[in-house]
Amino acid sequence: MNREEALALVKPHLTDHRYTHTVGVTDTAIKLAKRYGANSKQAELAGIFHDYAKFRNKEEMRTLVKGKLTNNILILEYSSELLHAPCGAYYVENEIGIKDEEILNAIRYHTTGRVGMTLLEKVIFLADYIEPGRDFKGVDEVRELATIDLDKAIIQMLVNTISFLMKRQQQVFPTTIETYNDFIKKQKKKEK
Ligand code: DGI
Ligand code: FE
Ligand code: FE
Repeated sequence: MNREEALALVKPHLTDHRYTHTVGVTDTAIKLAKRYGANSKQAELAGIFHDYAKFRNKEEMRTLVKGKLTNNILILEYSSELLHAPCGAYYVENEIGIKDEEILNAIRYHTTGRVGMTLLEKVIFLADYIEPGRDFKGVDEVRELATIDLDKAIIQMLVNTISFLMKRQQQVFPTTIETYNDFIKKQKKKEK
């Protein structure tokens, strides 16, 4: 599947704003892949489809989690915004026919990350945060770090995201905290 075919498949599922975001994530992911040695074709497809389920019916996604995706059952106690990542990976496999497990995992973990992220997963996770359309407080610092050190950029992104959620007294999903701890642990090892 080439870029144009993939974009045409995702477009009907997105608003114009989310489609622009998707193209931004895709181009950013390709750049990060080239910079850090990930596969840019995989980064392109994962970027294009990462928010495929962003506007799916929430009840439909909750039913999917209770049925075929019970590994993700804890999500039901947290923000419904978390559903589109694991459910998206499922729909992309079953509706679009992408079987590449590395691409599917990059979609599956793009909102919370996970312990032991692959290079491709990191590229999508970070690209989603720093694409040119993003205007988060502190995003420029993360963009700068992204040109120098992928893991340091992700740590700063996680600090920003977790602080943001905490300042608003929102729940923080355990996997997000575990992802942060995993990056910090590995960073400390590198510095030894
Ligand atoms: O889908 P996007 O908007 O491009 O970005 P995303 O997939 O990172 O989703 C962001 C949403 O998910 C945003 O509303 C904040 C929420 N979110 C991310 N991590 C956590 C979280 N919400 C909770 N409650 N806990 C988290 O750890
Ligand atoms: Fe998303
Ligand atoms: Fe996104």
